Amino acid sequence: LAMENNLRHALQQNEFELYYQPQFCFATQSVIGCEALLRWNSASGLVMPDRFIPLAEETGLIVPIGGWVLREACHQAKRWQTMSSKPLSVAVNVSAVQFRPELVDDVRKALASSGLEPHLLVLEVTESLLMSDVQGSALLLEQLRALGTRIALDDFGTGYASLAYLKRFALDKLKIDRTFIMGIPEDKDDSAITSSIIDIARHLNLETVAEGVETRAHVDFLHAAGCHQAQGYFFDRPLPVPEFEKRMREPS
Ligand code: G
Ligand code: G
Ligand code: MN
Ligand code: NA
Repeated sequence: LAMENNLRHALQQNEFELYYQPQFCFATQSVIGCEALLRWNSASGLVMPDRFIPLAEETGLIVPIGGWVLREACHQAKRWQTMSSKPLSVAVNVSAVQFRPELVDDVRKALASSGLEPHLLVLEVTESLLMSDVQGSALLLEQLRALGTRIALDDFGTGYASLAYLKRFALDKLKIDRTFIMGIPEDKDDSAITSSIIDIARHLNLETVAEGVETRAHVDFLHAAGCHQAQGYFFDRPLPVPEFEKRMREPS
């Protein structure tokens, strides 16, 4: 309960912060985007999202928190767009609780107030979120895409979506879950699953992003398999803004 009350006040007290994890593009050999990951600088220290997002979802607080995340990420990406000649996309995680018709308005407003080009905003949704209401989700994705934003399917391969839904939903990117990447290249099943996901995605005209890329062997395998982008500790951890900017000034 103490946690819930603290969480309730965290927005007003400005205790949330976004860290940004770079996403590396194999074709250009450079960072072309990032994922925004929420952190809570609470009175008792830094709190990671797995320790407060579930509570924020149960209490509905994820709706205003998620609105803040959207606005903050769009404004930050716009600042980067102004500072540099090469555009960086920003990916924002969307919780199932936030995924309702009002989200379209929140996204529209965040884009308008920041002035960010819509294609630079990527919304990350999960299979389970989409599958809980297939028709409603398909409609909502169409509306979000009509704003010009892009949609990524997060943690792909761990949920319950059948491949048929890849066609049905308006998607732009698949994020290959890190549990598959972990086993590359020794685990033949993980390697085969990863290659197959990349092949299917290519045939469906979807970009692929590998998550949890930690080793040179992961990088070499993914590059050879035709994966588009990689994200993980091999490149960078999620970074606070000043460190992210320092990283962008270094050569990839
Ligand atoms: O670094 P990491 O511990 O940041 O994130 C852990 C989990 O928390 C991830 O599964 C991620 O999807 C989720 N998460 C991180 N930031 C956000 C956010 O802004 N909104 C939502 N809904 N989930 C987030
Ligand atoms: O939204 P999603 O569940 O994809 O969130 C990504 C999560 O993975 C975050 O908690 C982030 O900190 C974490 N992460 C990012 N890169 C790596 C990595 O290379 N290895 C591991 N183990 N975790 C990572
Ligand atoms: Mn994500
Ligand atoms: Na993920």
